[in-house]
Amino acid sequence: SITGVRMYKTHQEPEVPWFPRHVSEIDKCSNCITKYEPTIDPRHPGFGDETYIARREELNKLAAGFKYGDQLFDVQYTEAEHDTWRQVVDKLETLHEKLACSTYRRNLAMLLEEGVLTRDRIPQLRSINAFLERKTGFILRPCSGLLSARDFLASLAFRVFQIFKFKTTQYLRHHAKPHHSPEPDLIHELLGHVPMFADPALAQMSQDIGLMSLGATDEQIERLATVYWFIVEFGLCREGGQLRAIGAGLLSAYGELQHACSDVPEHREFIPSETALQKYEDDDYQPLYYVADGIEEALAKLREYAGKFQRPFSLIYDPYTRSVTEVRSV
Ligand code: TIH
Ligand code: FE2
Repeated sequence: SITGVRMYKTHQEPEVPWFPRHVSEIDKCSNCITKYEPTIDPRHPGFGDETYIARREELNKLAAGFKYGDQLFDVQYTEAEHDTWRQVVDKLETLHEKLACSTYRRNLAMLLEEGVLTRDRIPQLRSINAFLERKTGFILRPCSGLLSARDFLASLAFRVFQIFKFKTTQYLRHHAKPHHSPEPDLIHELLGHVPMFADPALAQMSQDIGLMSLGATDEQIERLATVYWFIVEFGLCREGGQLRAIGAGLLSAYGELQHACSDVPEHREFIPSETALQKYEDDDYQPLYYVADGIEEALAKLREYAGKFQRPFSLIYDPYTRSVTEVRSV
């Protein structure tokens, strides 16, 4: 009877939030939130700059209608934008020699050598995706705003990186503050993340965080977003006794990169269960960074943490179909 069905339902596990089962369902994971808008937030370096704001809006509109299977569009950049790119790339390159981890330096060299990343022009997403697909199967996908942590993490489960996570499409940081941007921009995504996503262990770690997020509770999402923040965005490792950056947020911000590797901030050992509970700074340099022995070690620790993560089901990811299947023990 109907009553019987209802009674049966109330005795079930608490409801699991909807999550995508196939890469195409990431179309439904583009819920945007508002933060660091240059139109309203004085902390944004572009605050009050009408030309900059208009340009952002124009570029955002291009990304808004993007759906699974769509062709990536090329963007026409202005000479001024290419200029900012050139200046930042130049500054970053000298710092990377001393402060970027070896994986980053190796992959960046490869990207430059293959002409995928170019020093004098802003590269187009299409060639970057072709490169990453060959390396780890990660794909960059434009989105038009700051995404909720749940939606952003869900796409990682399918090795899809929605850019620009906290803010829109293919726009560039404000030229007045090239050393640090309060929100991810093209320089951050392309120079910070792309060389790292070409690394199998870093790609796996990102995907694992994504898989753990599917169907997770709000509290768990918060923890996973924090782990992601401290390792994929702002993580450090030690090489030859020196601190080196593995986090994309450091690799793209030459101001913060120097700060992170200096003895000004606090450094703690990366332990996912502890890191997950730490509050973080998101509009200025971090006062605290987590240090892992290396990317593979960080991945091993994350997997240990994942093993203890409570969820009423487990998931199998099938890379051939880019889909997940839920497995429940009865
Ligand atoms: N601060 C980074 C930069 O200047 O490149 C961008 C960000 C990464 C993560 C949050 S903001
Ligand atoms: Fe990022």
